[in-house]
Amino acid sequence: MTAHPLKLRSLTAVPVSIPLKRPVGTKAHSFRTAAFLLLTLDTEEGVSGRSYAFCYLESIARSLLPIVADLSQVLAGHAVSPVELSNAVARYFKLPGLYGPLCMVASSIDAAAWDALAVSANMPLATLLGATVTGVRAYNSNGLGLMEPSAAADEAEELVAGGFRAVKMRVGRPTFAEDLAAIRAVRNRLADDVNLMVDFNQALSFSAAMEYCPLLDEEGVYWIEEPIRHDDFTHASMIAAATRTPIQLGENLVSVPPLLNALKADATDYLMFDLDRIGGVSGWRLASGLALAAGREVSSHLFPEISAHLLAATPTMHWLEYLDWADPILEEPLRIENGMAMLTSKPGNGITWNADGIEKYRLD
Ligand code: SMN
Ligand code: MG
Repeated sequence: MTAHPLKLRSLTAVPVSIPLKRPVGTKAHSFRTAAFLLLTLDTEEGVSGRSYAFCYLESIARSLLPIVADLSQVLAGHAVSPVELSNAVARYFKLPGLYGPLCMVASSIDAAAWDALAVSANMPLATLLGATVTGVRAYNSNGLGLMEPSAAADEAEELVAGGFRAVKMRVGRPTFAEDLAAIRAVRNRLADDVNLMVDFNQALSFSAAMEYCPLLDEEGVYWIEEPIRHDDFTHASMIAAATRTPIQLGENLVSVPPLLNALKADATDYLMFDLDRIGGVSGWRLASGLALAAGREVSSHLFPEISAHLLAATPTMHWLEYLDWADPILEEPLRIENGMAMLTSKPGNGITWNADGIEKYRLD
């Protein structure tokens, strides 16, 4: 037996755009569809690995096709050993820089490589990563964009109907008074034991955040996410020190070194990792060690299917962000039972493509 029995044969990708059942308006952008790049890694041995990138814009999903085709040629014949494969991709992108859409592609390849490994080992990814957990606590993040207070309260009520014990709403309206009205309407509508997260998506200035975040201490909010520019760790630590409600940061951490800087600066109480920014499954594993060392609980950002496996293997596992956006292109969408994302015994990360769904929503 060789140490790395799988060899990469090709990478293929399909851009899709899937209408959201519940649009999500943020301060920066209003999402009516989810633009994904669906990535398949085929091996010489016939095993395939799958993952997807969330591309934010349809044009980004489309633009990545020639890049994947390029990498398919460059990486053909490479062992499907995620650490070496990720190093090879990082070397290839060294001069353009491993950020933004290139980071999405690199991380998706890593995630697909781990999927292929888990499939060939006949184990769920979580099992391969050493986890025994089968259910991961999830909050419902479908919808609750920047809506009017009564509409937000109605939607929040619908979101917990399936047994969820937590929901997240977006904030960052033109005035704080408008945000406060929406938060109060939602909080009043939810049972006391349902957690309410709020996400500013970097909408506030430092001075506004110093004023508004401490005021939210009185509003029954579970965490305050990204109040200011995501990379301003110095000011984030001042906001966290001035606010009793935990601050949540991390969806914009690109690879592990910025995480170390955020922790050194005491920028945040809680952490969340985004599979496509933190560096795929390999990057997440490294990051979760730092989070453990720093005593920070870890939640996920997007990609609930793969993140559920990763959180199961994360020592300081906290909350899974649940979104149903990819359901129409998956053969077996992630199952939620009583607010828990359920891992199954299916080998790999659980992703297999629904051909009809892809046909219906493909962009090219
Ligand atoms: C978010 C991410 C992606 C699209 C819309 C909103 C948000 C979150 O930052 O954390 O879910
Ligand atoms: Mg967010």
